Amino acid sequence: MKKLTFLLLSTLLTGACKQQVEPYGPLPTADQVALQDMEMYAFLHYSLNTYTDQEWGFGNEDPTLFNPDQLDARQWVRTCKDAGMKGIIFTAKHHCGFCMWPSAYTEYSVKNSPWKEGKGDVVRELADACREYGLKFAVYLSPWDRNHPQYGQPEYVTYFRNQLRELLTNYGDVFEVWFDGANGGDGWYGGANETRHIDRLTYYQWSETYRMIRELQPHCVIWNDGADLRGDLRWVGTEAGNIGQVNWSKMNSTGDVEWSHLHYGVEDGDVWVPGETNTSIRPGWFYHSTEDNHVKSLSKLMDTYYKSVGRNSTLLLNFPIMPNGLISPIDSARGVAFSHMIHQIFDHNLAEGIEPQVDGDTIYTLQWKQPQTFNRFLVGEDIRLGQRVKRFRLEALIDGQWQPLQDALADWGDGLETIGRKRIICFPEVTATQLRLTITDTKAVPVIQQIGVYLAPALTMDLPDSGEKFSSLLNIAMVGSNDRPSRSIMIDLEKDRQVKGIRYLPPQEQGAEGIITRYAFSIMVNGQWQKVAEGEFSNIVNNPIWQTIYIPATSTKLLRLDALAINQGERAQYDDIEVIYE
Ligand code: FUL
Repeated sequence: MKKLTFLLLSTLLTGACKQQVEPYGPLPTADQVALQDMEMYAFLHYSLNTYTDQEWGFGNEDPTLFNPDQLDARQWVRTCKDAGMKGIIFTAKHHCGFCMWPSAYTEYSVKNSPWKEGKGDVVRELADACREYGLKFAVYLSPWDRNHPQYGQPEYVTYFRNQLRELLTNYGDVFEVWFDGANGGDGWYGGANETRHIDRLTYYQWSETYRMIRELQPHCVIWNDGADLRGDLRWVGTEAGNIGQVNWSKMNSTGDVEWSHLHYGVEDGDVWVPGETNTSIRPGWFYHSTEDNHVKSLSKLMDTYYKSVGRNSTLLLNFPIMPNGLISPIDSARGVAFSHMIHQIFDHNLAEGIEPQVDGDTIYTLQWKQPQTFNRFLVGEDIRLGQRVKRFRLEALIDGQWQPLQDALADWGDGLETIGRKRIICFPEVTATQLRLTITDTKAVPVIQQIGVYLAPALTMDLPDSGEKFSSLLNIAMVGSNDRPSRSIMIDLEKDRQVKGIRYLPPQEQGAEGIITRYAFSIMVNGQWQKVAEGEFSNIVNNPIWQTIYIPATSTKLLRLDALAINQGERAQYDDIEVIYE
């Protein structure tokens, strides 16, 4: 049995000496490692859509609509920084083609808007503010352009590259370029008003564009989901805010890209392409005042964090800009609460100062003198040597018995597959004297770089207007159901509480399956399930907002929400669940 000194983040924990460990498989570049180390960065969506209340502009929207009276890029950057974001990716041009900087190559830009009498440059203001506050700066440049008359012809590709060159040469360092894959077809196209199809793999001739990017911004990483050439980062196949519980940072360099490759990576892929989980703090990417009540809850944001950063991915979180030119105070307060919660949980590592025992490179045991209470486990590989661990087991010594711990957020099984740069496992609170990580399947000798053990506090806060408390699903035990696993959601509060109701947020994705349309709500009283409510969530499919079921206050520890009817699919799905109690 070997004993190693445990120095979090600075010393490899592996039993094997670092010098002896051979790299395995494809490896990240230094710029990919730097990007992954950022963990969280922001998207800002802002364009003419902000003024037309749309998500996609057609390309003929009037540039004079762009007239914010309070535009303050420094407010955006401060907000993002306070929300824990390390950089910002800005929609310099969205699909409508309107340029947020005075491009020399088109009249369809801020220079023909009344804002600052056409002398303004939003990209410049943001790049400067990022520098001032120490955040990194990046651009989103939509390849699809519904304004440009030559879209679909080779001339447009030259135009696109000219614009990219402007962005990569005039605004300082750019950490990432984001090339949206949407190529919807119809558009204004200089008045042609028609549908144009391009071959998204060949039309843009990405190899030439990549060459230009590497030359102009050698440290910039490329995000691209529509190219024949792999970028440095991949889309994760959904905008809902989660990557697969299995997540390899690898892809095949050639051949078709299937959805599963995006969501789970490719175990034996030959090129390093980590996943970047992009999602918005609101349902839409652009600002709509009607969504002011639908800003994601703190528990939903924490769920997103665990299912992105905690699953070996980065998180790209969008904040829309309002028509007045500011980020909404609602979004900003939520972002700050999110960052505080991450710090509150992860600033106190119960494993700090504990020397783990390492057996045969694969078993890591932490032992405390006094029993410790915790509900989060963090582990990370040194990805500079490749991604190696395929499967692991987690156990806690509770009252002298080793008990398995499972990932409470797993979509299937115990959820203990793949580690990568950072993996966080959430489970109901346990009190234990030892914790054991056993790597059961690995591609090469594991190189574990960090281990952490934490206690996340219950997310308890006041419900607006009512003074009632609620506890989020993420901080109470969630256990799979017994008899009808796919149609019941069971919640274990761990101790009796005076429960007054439950709130259900259905999946938010367009066309989502698993929306509960008819429900039964039961609670356990004296060892018996008692149905306390049954009914319909009216219009939930068209308007998937929070649904609240109130019951007379009853003391209980176990609750169950049964789906009596689902819009589509077999399994009941949720985006968030909260329990209301006194
Ligand atoms: C999508 C776009 O179509 C949306 O408008 C948004 O920009 C999102 C980040 O990517 O594909």
